[in-house]
Amino acid sequence: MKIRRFTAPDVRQAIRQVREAMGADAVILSNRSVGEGVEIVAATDYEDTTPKQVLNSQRRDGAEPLPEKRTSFADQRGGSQEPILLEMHQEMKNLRNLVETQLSDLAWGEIGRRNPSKAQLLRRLMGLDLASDLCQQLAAQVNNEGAPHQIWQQALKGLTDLIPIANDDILSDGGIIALVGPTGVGKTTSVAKLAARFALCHGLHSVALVTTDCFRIGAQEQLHTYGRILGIPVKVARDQQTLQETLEYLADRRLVLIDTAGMSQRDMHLTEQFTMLAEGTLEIRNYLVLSAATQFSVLDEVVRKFNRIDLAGCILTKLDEAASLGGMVSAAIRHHLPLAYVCDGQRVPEDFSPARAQNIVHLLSEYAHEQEKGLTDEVLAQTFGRGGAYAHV
Ligand SMILES: Nc1nc2c(ncn2[C@@H]2O[C@H](COP(=O)(O)OP(=O)(O)O)[C@@H](O)[C@H]2O)c(=O)[nH]1
Ligand SMILES: [Mg+2]
Repeated sequence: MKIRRFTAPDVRQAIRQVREAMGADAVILSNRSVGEGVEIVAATDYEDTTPKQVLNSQRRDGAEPLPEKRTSFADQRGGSQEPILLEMHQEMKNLRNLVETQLSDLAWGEIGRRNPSKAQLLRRLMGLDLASDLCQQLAAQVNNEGAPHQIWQQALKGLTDLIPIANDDILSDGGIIALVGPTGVGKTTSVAKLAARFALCHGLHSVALVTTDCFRIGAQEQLHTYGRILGIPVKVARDQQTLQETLEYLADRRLVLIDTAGMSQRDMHLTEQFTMLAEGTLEIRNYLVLSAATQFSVLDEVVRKFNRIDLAGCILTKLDEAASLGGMVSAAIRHHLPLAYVCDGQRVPEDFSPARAQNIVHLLSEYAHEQEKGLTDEVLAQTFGRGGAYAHV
């Protein structure tokens, strides 16, 4: 039997952690409140040698065994419940949804009646595809008295001020820089763009490339190809020790760029990579590479996972492919992740520039019109009608 302990701010998140780490057959052994959250102890390969089993083994032949009782995720989904109970459960859920929808509609209607400018502003902000809590925050900041275009400009100004921008500049400061992030977001391409630009300003001998990507076939070859084209050396570091030795060997280079393995944020190898980057004696600054063409909920999860290492900032790729930039702006603001550079194409080194909050907000508002058309009152009521909507009217 494997037993593990999980803590989270609430039961739902704790159960999600259990499910992710131990699978659907995990058995919850206990749960209790701790500090500011809950603690769940769960087990897999659970052999239920509870007193009931002992009792059963001691009963004489012919006696009915006592029923087994354990709570797995499969049971919690209703596998062992009576049909009538399941039906009642479903009926109650439907009723609850109905009441919630009606209350949301009422609350949203009330915002529209009491404060039409605010309702209009929330609609336009949602049209930017921003997270709903960020829309609420921006709407609460503006003075709703002015003309609609003034209110809108105030909100965009508020948004510009909230977007965190990195102060340090890799291209002038150099250093040891690692690009981390999920597979396929553009880490290797961004390494090549940075290397080419740095070499243009400071000379070919000022920069070197290192890859720690020993997991994917072809990953090293891609970086070697860029190295050959640019005339910049490429080294391979398979573990923490070789990384340390390689970095010491390259100590005379002003910029060393480390291209890391493109792990999925759920991958177990992520911890290995993090250890490799964090445990050496030389200072490595980590930049998270994110594709702007990713939806907010995924970005949110990626940033949470990669926040386990110290992140100096973020390089945002694929602006040219994104249908909206609201997701990534919301994720950067929520996680205080400073944006360093943006990439808007595959060309090395052209499609690369420093991140500017004003440019990002300008691009963001260009996409807005199409998004806003798809926003119905039902969607807005579901988003803003709940959870304290009256409080801000
Ligand atoms: N459209 C577009 N494609 C990009 C951009 N950056 C990288 N790519 C492409 O995305 C793909 C994956 O890039 P790669 O650097 O190998 O990603 P990695 O797995 O994170 O190293 C390649 O086809 C790149 O050419 C960008 O800003 N815009
Ligand atoms: Mg790569």
